[in-house]
Amino acid sequence: MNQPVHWLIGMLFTIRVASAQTNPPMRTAEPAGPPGYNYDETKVGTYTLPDLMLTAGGKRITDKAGWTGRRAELLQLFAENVYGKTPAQPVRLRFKTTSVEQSARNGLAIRKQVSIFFADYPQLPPIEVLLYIPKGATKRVPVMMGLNFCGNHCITTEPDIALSTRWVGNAIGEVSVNNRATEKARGMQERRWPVDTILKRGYALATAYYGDIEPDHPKGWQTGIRSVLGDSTRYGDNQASEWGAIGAWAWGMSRIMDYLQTDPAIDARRVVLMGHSRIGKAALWAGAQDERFAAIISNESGEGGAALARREYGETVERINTNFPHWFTGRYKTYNRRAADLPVDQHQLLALIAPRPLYVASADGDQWSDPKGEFLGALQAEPAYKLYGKTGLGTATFPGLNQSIGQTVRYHDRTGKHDVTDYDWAQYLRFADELVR
Ligand code: GTR
Repeated sequence: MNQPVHWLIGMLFTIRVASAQTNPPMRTAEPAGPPGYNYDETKVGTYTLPDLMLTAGGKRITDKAGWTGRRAELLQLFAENVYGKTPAQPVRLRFKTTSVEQSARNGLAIRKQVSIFFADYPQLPPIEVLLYIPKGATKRVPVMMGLNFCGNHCITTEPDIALSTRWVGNAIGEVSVNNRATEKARGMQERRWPVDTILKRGYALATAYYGDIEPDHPKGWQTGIRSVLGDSTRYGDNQASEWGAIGAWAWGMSRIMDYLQTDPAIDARRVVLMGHSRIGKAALWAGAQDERFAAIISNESGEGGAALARREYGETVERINTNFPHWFTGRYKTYNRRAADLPVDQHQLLALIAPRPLYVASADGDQWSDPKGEFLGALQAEPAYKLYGKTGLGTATFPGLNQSIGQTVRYHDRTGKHDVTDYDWAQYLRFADELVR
């Protein structure tokens, strides 16, 4: 099949949110194309990763006490150079349960919809949380939580979930028209959300549309949380460390956690935060900053997520900054074509999850996300786990396809394309059963 046809078919199955430019046609090995990405391993060359355990002042960290300071230093470096500084001021929230269905999904679930309003910013629309709780649970339940790409209506065919009214990217197939969802979008990403399987395993599922926090386009901040928090006059400023959209999505994940902590059915000490792709980048940043999340799952988060930036393989720093100018902080753009000068690399982000369980997953047909770079990121987080007497990945050998490896840090490279599949969920549920329950 030629590549344009392949691409078109891919488009029909995935919603594509708007970006300043389009992505390259394929997410797998192909000859050199437009600048700013690389599929040639020989071009990766040698690189030196910043030392996880060496502070800016040159002190070597050897114990947990020392790591506390180093951890704070790394968080600050990621804020200043990559994601931007998350505004620290507390925001007053108001939770409103808008519906409770006592017997959803053929009696498997109690289904709740909860709006998270921002009391001080009435002009902002709420984050609409869709929560499924296993029916008949006798005690508080652990949660799988993850933002979705296209509105709560697209993870399920249940007709009484209202269509999101927020901005969505225009996509092929009339699933959205004029940047608004249509009925055709209902259930379109159902396959990525095995709700019944999750419930039967004893987990609740909490999700919300990431566009409720900030619509994913360069001007999206104007109607999202960054319009009221942060210095919007400096969002386009390459000298500045103001937060970007990924920072905003991560912040929103913590606000959903704020809600979960108030729900009597939920065990908020066991919230597993999962994110795919750009939402995976945000999930890692949320998990690094907010230690209430019990475990983090990064599904093909790639550049700016689990993949080492210095490899400049697949998507590069330059490419992501060009395509998605609103995702990161301004200063990150100054590292275009000079990732080696970054004071951090992504293994250090993964280390900020320690000692909590972490799952990093790749797909072989998603070279854009650099499976090898994601594996190496996970591997190089090991010293942080060791400080807590834990084994992270515990092996430096890249696994065969469809093999889940590791201990407190796990990894797999499955067959297939950029996606979330049943295979992925089977690993995540086992990981959560073994390490979080
Ligand atoms: C891509 C982008 C990736 C990844 C992906 C997604 O086009 O280049 O970094 O975030 O979108 O979110 O699906």
